[in-house]
Amino acid sequence: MRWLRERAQATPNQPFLDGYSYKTIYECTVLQAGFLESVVRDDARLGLCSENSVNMAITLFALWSLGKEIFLINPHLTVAEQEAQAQALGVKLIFASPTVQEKVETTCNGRFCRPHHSAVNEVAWRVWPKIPPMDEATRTRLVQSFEGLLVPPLMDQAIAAIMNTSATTGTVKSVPLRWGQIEAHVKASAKVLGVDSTDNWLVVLPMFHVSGLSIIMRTLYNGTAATIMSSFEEDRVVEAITSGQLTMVSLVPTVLQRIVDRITTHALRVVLLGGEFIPNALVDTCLAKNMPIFKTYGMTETFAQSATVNVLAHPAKRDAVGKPLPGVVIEVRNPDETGIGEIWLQSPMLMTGYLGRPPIVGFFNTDDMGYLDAEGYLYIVNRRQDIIISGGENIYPKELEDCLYRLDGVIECAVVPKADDRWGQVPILYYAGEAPVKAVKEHLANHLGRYKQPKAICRLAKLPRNNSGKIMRRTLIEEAADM
Ligand code: S0N
Ligand code: MG
Ligand code: MG
Repeated sequence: MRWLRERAQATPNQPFLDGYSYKTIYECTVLQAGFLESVVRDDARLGLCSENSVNMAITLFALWSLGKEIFLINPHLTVAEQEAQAQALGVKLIFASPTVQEKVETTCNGRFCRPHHSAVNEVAWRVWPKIPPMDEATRTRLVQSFEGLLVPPLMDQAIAAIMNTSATTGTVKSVPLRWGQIEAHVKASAKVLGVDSTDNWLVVLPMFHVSGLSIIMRTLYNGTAATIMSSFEEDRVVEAITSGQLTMVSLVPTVLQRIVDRITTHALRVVLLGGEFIPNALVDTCLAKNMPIFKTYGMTETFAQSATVNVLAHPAKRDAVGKPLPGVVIEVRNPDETGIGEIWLQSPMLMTGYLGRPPIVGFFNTDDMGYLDAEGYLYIVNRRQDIIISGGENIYPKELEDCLYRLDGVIECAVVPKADDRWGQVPILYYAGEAPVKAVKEHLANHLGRYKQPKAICRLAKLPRNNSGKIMRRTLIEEAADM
């Protein structure tokens, strides 16, 4: 963690995470690396599964200091999903927060007793070490002795983190996030959002997503402060914003919608808003309160933000999703007569390709459709129909359908989106077959994380099909809309 060491030397007393100084976070990182070194020596790649916390950041920094690639695991998935994904990536050991440990143990008793590197090809779980209280002299001595364990600076092409997204085919795709990409991102982001020495950025979006992790990396690079929250609790977020302690927040529209009416005063200079469709009504409400909305378009594949627009400063561009960040090139390919086409993207922040799949040569197809205006602002139209974005989380109908086809008594099924006031969109399931709704519900709950569960399940005699035998999703979408 070269950046962290440099910051700890240059501005040791400057607050970094939750008021802890750069020096303190650096020392805790070195101590954690020292405690972990013998445990992880043989692993090139490890898992980390946690709700947001300072300790999660310290453990991540520590594992990076030891030169490891970290697979960041969504704690809201089922243990079976988590272990399957870890195994597919060759991860043999997952570090968990105490909260995750408790959850894993209640659903799968005994998980935390498995020896690391057991003969059986199973994933082992461990709670990360707790740094014991110690006096100043002991701490200094330990930090000095452990510093020797840290590996030299990581190369641009080395993988820092791995995040999974699903393919529309329902299979998991793994995005490697490399150091060169991250560095390119934090530099470009700082140019667009600016840096103020008093910045304090709220990290309430998950650090297992780029939306949250990118804040930690930008903050570290800028040498500024961040406030970490483990979950989205409306009262706490409102209090942190209205008390004036935060200058920057990253939010998805779903959560901003829940609190916007309660924002009376604020000291925000940036509200970075993205991750799902952004309703104009929400933007207008925020602008009326003088909230500096920066709409952003980004994805895991590009380590967050690729295009951004400050709507308060450029109200005429309210409908755009943003202007490409420095270094980002966006092309609209195969446009129709109105100029709308496929959005392809190239940038130093772009991944080199999904793990185990062909590398990206030149441009990457985002699968979104849209156009660029004369000033280079990007507009998205016709969002992809094959994913459902619920509260900023992607849900892939194909994944639910594949899971359900493994249940006896299900002949055919389709999962379609329905607009929802709370989540933006939610999945609705239609199926035909003898399986009772209760069994379908239980089957899905046993295999897939809670946020992916259909908000309604409808059993039909048969699903509507067109002349060529394809399930007519449009018809089901319309039916779901009328529900
Ligand atoms: C919305 C969040 C905060 C969850 O809300 P909440 O109310 O706290 O839920 P829980 O208390 O955890 O659970 C209550 C019940 O609700 C279910 N549930 C939870 N989440 C969802 C969901 N998303 N959809 C549907 N149901 C959900 C739970 O299962 C539970 O149910 P029961 O009671 O049955 O158990 C949370 O979902 C959240 O944090 N969402 C945001 C995730 C996110 O960050 N997405 C963005 C990902 N995209 C990117 O990273 C790229 C874009 C990007 O980088 C970016 C995005 C935004 C801003 C900036 C950027 C940037 O470019 O920097
Ligand atoms: Mg909650
Ligand atoms: Mg995602």
